[in-house]
Amino acid sequence: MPSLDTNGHNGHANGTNGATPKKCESDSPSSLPPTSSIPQKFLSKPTELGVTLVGFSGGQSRPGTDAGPEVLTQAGLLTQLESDLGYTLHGDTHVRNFNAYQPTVTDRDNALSNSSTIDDPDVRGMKNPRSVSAVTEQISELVYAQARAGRLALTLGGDHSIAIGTVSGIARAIRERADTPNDLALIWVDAHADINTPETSDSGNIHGMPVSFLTGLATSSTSGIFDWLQPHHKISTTKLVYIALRDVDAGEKRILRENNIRAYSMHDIDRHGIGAVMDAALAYIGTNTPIHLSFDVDALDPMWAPSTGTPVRGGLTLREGDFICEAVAETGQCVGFDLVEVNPSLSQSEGGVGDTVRAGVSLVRCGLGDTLL
Ligand SMILES: [Mn+2]
Repeated sequence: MPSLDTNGHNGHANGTNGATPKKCESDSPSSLPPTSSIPQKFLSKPTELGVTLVGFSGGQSRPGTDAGPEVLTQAGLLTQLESDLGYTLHGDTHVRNFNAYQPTVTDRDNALSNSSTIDDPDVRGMKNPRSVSAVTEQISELVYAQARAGRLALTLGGDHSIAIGTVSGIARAIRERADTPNDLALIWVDAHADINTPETSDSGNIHGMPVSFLTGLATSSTSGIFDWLQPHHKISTTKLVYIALRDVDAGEKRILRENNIRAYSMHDIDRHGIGAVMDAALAYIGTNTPIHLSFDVDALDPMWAPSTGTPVRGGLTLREGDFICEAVAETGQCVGFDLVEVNPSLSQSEGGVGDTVRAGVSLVRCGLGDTLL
C-alpha cells in the first residue's frame, strides 16, 4: 500500500494543528496508516479500485447527466483517490460515451437508406428501452470484471438507470466468489425509490425503475428489454435498504409496503438522527454480507447539490450524506459504490455546478474510506 506520509497529506504527521503532535512524531512516520486502511471483509485486493466512467443519460429526458463523470474527474476525484487515499486505479481513465449507442432502423426493418436513424420506440411505456437495456448490459459486464477481480467497484454516472448494470454485475461476481458467505445487499440513497415497474411509472423514464428490475418485481417479458438479466444478477428485496426517501410515487409506496422493504425516509432521519438510522440499516443487513452503496446525488438537499435532474427540497445535509458513506465504509463490507445524477448542465444558481461536484467528490472520498481525523 502506498504511503501517504512522504508528501505530507496527513496533517497529524506535520503536527501543525495541535492534535498530539508529540505522539505522532514519536512513531515512525511511515507507520501512520492511509485513511483507506479499514480492514476489508470481502475484497481480496482492498487497495485496488475498479473504476467505470459511464457517460449516459438515456434513462431520463434531460441531457447533461452523461457529463457527470467528466466534471467529477476534472475536479481531481480520481487523482485524489490515488494520492490521498492510496488506491491503485484500474479500469477506465476516460469516460465511455454510452449515449453514442443508439439502435437504428436497420436493426429491425433492414432499411437501406439512413442507418443512423434512431429507432427505439417505447415498450410498455418505457422510453429508450433498447438503448438502456443494451447499455446496462455492457456496464454489467464491465463492473462484474472489476468485482470478480476482488476490487471495490467504483462507478460514476450517468443517470440512475446505470445501476441496473452496476448492481447486477456485482451481485453476479459476489455469487461466484467462494469468499463471500451471503448474497449482495444494496443500500440505495436517494430522494426517490426508483422502484416503479413499467406499469406503475407515469413518466416512462427508466431511471425511475432500476430497483424493480434488479429485484425481479418488474418482469422482462418477451419484449427483449432487460432479457439479459438472469437470476444470478438479481438481489432480494430483503437485502435492500433505502435511505433519505422523500418523493415516492403512490405505486411505489404500495410496492414498498407489499414487499415489506426496509426504507428510512427523511422523516426517520429527522426523528432519530442519521447515526441511529445508519446503525439500524447496517444491523438489518448484518455484519457478514457484502454491501453495494448506490448514491444518487439528489438525496442531498438542493442547497448542497442543485445540479441534478430531479431535485427535491428537504433532503440530506452534506454532512449527513458524508456520514452515510463513512458509516458504510467503516463496516469493511463495501464492495461497490455508485455516484449518479450529477448534471453539470443544470443549475438554478451561479456556482451550483461547483457545489454539486464538490459534494460528489466528498461523498466518494467518504465512501472509499476517507475520515475526518
Ligand atoms: Mn435515483
